[in-house]
Amino acid sequence: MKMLVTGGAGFIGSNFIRYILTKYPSYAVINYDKLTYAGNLENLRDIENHPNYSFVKGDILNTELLNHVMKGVDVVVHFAAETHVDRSIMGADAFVQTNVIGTFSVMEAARQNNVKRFHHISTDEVFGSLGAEGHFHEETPYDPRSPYSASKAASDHLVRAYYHTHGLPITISNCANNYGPNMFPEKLIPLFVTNLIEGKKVPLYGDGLNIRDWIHVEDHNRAVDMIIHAGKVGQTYCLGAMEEKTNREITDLILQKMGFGEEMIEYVEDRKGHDRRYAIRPYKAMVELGWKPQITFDQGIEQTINWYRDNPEWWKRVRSGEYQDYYKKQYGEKQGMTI
Ligand code: NAD
Ligand code: TDX
Repeated sequence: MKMLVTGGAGFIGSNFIRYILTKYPSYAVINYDKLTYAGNLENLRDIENHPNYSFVKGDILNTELLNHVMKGVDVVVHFAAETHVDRSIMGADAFVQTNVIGTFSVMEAARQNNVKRFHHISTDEVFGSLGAEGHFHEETPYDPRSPYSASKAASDHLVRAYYHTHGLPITISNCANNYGPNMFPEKLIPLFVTNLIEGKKVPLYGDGLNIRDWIHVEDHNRAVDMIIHAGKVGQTYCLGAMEEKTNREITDLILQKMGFGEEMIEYVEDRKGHDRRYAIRPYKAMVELGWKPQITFDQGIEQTINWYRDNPEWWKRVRSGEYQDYYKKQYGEKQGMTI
């Protein structure tokens, strides 16, 4: 099996590649990544010498390179994206380019090279914002509300259109908020944990009562593995661990586990258009694939806090952009470098 993973140097993609090569050491895995601020080969240092792993530095907008790399590939798992909602509010350009046009470009290459499966990684944010009641599921109508979620929704529609129009053998997963090791310290959990390690306050948006549904990255990746191997072509699977929490609850838990009090909370101006509540019911994946989340939020957050405590050099370097300078010096701006 030859697998092409786009965005494999990011948070979820790097954890996915490690998971796949551990479980299926005979699979050939190509990591195709542009190495934006969020992409980091340091995330895969422990497996970079694996005989079946290779890395190609490339933009998913580079159709020529993509077509070349796609030769003989059986399965594409498409993680590459711009992913931070706050950045999409500051400027949506890269989100439209990478998430919409980039997805189109990866799918075209997949179609031209007759891949056997194109799995598209998406988010529950495409469904919009819930009130106090209700849940997202596979039949929920799309209602994206941030530039990020709109770009992901657009890409989902394109992927489905390629299935209906061209018969591209696609699957899609719409997953809840992930957390775990190697998450860029701009998102809620790693930002708050690293701030506290440095003795800084944590910026809670608005009233702190917005709700997210949290899943450990390993549970997400186990589900993706099951979808690739046993999911039905043309289908969408909603994924989540049914761990709804207000941001204030998360903050209190982190503060308590790290030995701080609520004086470390700084309420700040709310995010523009801040979605109030996400909650997902992953029953289809549970019934059809026999998947179920295995890591409780309490276990997962403890492991995640410990990981950031044990790896300060990682998040300090990532945050400072030091890796970017390192890879630029090593590879220049050239694409197509393989290591
Ligand atoms: P991330 O920001 O940590 O990593 C994104 C990766 O994509 C980086 O390695 C980056 O270098 C790469 N990339 C970006 N633009 C590229 C381009 N033009 N060409 C090639 N590579 C490019 O993201 P993540 O949190 O790991 O998210 C991965 C996927 O999962 C995304 O599609 C995201 O929408 C989806 N998702 C994320 C979450 C979450 O909570 N983080 C939840 C549900 C779905
Ligand atoms: O400093 C902060 N303070 C704060 O209160 C940050 C960064 C966030 N928040 C709030 C906003 C959200 O209600 O915490 C919640 C989580 O925020 P993020 O970590 O930025 O995640 P979210 O906006 O929910 O989006 C994430 O989950 C779905 C990922 O970034 C997306 O890529 C994914 O698709």
